[in-house]
Amino acid sequence: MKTRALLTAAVLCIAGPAFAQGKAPAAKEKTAAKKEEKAAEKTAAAAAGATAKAELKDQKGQPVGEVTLTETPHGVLIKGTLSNIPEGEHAIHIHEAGKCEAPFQTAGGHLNPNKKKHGVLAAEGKHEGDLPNLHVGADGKVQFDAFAHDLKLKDVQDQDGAAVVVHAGVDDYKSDPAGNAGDRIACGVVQVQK
Ligand SMILES: [Cu+2]
Ligand SMILES: [Zn+2]
Repeated sequence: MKTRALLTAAVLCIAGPAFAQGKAPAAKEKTAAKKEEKAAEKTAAAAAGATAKAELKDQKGQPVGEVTLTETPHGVLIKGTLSNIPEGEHAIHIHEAGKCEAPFQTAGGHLNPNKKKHGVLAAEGKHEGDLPNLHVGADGKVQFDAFAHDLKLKDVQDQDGAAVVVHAGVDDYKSDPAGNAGDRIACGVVQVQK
């Protein structure tokens, strides 16, 4: 009996402080995690509210569809619905100037705030405005989602704006400065949504 009582006391002595030590930091961590969660929610909410839109037109001024840009915590989500585009594979990028005068050289080069080289296959790439190629069917229509990692809408909304440009050819994802994608067949100035 005596031994058991002693043993119990010893266990309590050892376990007691361990419990106390273990509990306090855990509670603190919980509070900190909750605070972080709240801050992240706030940032995400602010970011999620930011959207921009580009209405694209071809070189004759005919509308060919719409592209929306939505800020996320990791970059910009780009969704598009286009029509009257020639069947086949086409490069699409965000260009550095919000000016679409046919043949759309006015849109400048690719949006590249961090002074990288062109293309996801380039070691020194990629431009923030580089996007995956579009695959257009025989009906001339394409609906797509793309993601511009690390792009911020504030880079799109700089002084001279930005434009979404579709090319006649395919982006090879490596030729600097523009992926060897050929003529610019459609262009839309990115407009901030309020
Ligand atoms: Cu382009
Ligand atoms: Zn590029």
